[in-house]
Amino acid sequence: MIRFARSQPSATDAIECLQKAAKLNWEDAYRHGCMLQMPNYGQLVMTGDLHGHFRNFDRLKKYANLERTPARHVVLHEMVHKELPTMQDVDDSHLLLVECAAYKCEYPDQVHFLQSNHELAQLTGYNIAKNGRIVIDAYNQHVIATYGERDGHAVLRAMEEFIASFPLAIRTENRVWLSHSLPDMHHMDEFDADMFERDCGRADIEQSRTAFLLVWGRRHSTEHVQRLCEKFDVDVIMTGHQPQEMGSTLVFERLIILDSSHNHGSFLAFDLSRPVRAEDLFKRIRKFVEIV
Ligand SMILES: [Mn+2]
Repeated sequence: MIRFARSQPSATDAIECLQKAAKLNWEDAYRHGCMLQMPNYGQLVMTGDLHGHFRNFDRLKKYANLERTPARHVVLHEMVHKELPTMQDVDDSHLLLVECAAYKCEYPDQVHFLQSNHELAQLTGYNIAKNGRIVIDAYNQHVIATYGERDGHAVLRAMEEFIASFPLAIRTENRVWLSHSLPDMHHMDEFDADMFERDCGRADIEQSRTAFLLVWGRRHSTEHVQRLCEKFDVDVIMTGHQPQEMGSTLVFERLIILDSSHNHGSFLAFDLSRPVRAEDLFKRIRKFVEIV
């Protein structure tokens, strides 16, 4: 069992943990193609983007109590790239990524991930600028500052292996779709919904236009969300990606957006065994600050 305290793991431990978690993701009992299909029993805890928010992750683990609730699943995405208010701040979110990998190693059948645009950017080297900084540069620099030039690069390669293993989406038996975001309504001609069912390796994820559109999309409408529900054969969609000042929102009748990256950070636990409606699910959203 690999377990880390808040202190930083050695490069060897971090690499071992990331590689083991990657293998567990590829071998996930619920994997079909490049997505997960969840069973019709138990409970699932959906989160929004974490962006290096250690305290919310600690509260999530406390709430989820996976050791005592074996039929409960937790879904994590966009753990990397911390908001850096000043030029003096450093991005230590790589330590959170390793902690999340360790969480998977500890509870392989209960902890699951979704591909996100920030993590995909770490994998492909795609530039994202925030507050005048290239976020992958700030991230890579802190990994190298932490582990040194040689080991730092080895840790970064293991992180890429781990990120490549993330499924693109999760579908539950009770007709809920989970993904980091949704494709823009203007790019549907390039979006191949059949990809989810197909087996895909690291190169497929890196090169996929569908994966890119799925994790980057921001322009949606009621009709578009309705059509996506039909395409995915679901009633409700839950995503992160779009910042929510109050932690969550319900838009376009069926789309619940969660944000877990700040003091109003929120999560949503729901039952996998019975039919659900967006408005009922929305009432179940809770904030991490409530968990003490
Ligand atoms: Mn995002």
